[in-house]
Amino acid sequence: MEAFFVSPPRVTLAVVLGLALAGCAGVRSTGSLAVSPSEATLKTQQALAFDIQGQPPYTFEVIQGSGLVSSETRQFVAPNTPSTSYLRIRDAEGRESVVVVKTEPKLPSDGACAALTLAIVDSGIDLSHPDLAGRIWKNPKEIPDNGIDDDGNGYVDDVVGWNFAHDNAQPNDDNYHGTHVAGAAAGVASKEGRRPASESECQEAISLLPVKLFDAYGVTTSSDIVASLRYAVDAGAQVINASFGARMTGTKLPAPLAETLAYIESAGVSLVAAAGNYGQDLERFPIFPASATNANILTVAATNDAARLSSFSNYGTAQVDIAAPGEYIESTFPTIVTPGMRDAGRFRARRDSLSGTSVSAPLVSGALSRLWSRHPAFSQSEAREQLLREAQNSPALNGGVANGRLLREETTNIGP
Ligand SMILES: [Ca+2]
Ligand SMILES: [Ca+2]
Repeated sequence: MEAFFVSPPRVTLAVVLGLALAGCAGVRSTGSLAVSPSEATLKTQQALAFDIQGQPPYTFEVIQGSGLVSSETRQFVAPNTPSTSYLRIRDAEGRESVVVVKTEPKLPSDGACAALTLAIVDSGIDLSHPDLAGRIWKNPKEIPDNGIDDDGNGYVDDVVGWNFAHDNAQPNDDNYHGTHVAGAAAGVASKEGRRPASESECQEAISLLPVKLFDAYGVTTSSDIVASLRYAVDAGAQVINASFGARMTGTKLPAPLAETLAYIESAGVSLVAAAGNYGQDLERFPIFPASATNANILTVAATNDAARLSSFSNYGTAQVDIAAPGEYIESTFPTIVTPGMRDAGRFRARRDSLSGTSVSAPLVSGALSRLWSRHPAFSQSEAREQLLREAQNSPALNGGVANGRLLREETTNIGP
């Protein structure tokens, strides 16, 4: 995200800069921008106004997202941070200087975090898990256990989500995958054998909506995929985590799936999709929904401890938007050994580690949800852009992930 401007009339520059910073923390607020060094004065009002006092004409380069970029070589020079942008100024003699523009994080006036619903469309969630129980979405319009669909959404007594695998109102996890994913999204995952770093800002404001799509053995149907995703949207989810995928036999999706993705996108909901674990190029071997081209999909690859692409992770710079840790990540597990755990030979209850892009995706969906909760006025695309802007550039991921983007570790909350 960058914009160039040459010897501007001031008013036009203001527009260009405002566009370049749209969605950036603070720009939408009426607060002021601090600038250093003191060669320029920046002010924000509703639109960003820009003025360089008493200076000759300059050329300007406003740089966002990938950091400070050399205008000659197009090479990345310095990391950008969520609150910092760089403005390169060149005077009439061609002398360059760089202005650092610091923006204040845009928080609600009381510093509160806006409530946000994050749907975990998976094998269910262990609703009794002590690390998750207080975080489960509640349907305010549904009276429990009266046999009546009080809110008229087509699902009777869906107080805490829905179980599409068994067509009932108990989306408990009889596998383990969904509970692990939920912990990663909720910010309570860690590196194997450790505890989470700390509680993240806005963590408590995120409600997890359990939408049970898979049965105990990971089986589902395409009609349940459609119904699950639509249920999540209709229930008010702003973010949907899809740590699942289906191989596509061609690039064209069956109409019901394509229409469902369009429905999610038109609702302004973000869909975070695991890239898949085949170690393949998504360009050549597309999967649903990771390879779909809807602009609201964030496709996530997995990295190892060395911040390199995991050997099992799918990749593709056109499809994969960001990478996140995905190896030996410890997270919540069902408190009682489930049929799916027995089937997989896993007997460690409450907490265990897994690897896969299924783990990477909820680290991203959780980070996105917390960011969006901090900036509730953001649109889906603004929240997405801000998340990608805050990502770091990892040269080792170039060629596999768009712009070599890696979710910053501090936003995953998985600790050192
Ligand atoms: Ca209902
Ligand atoms: Ca009811």
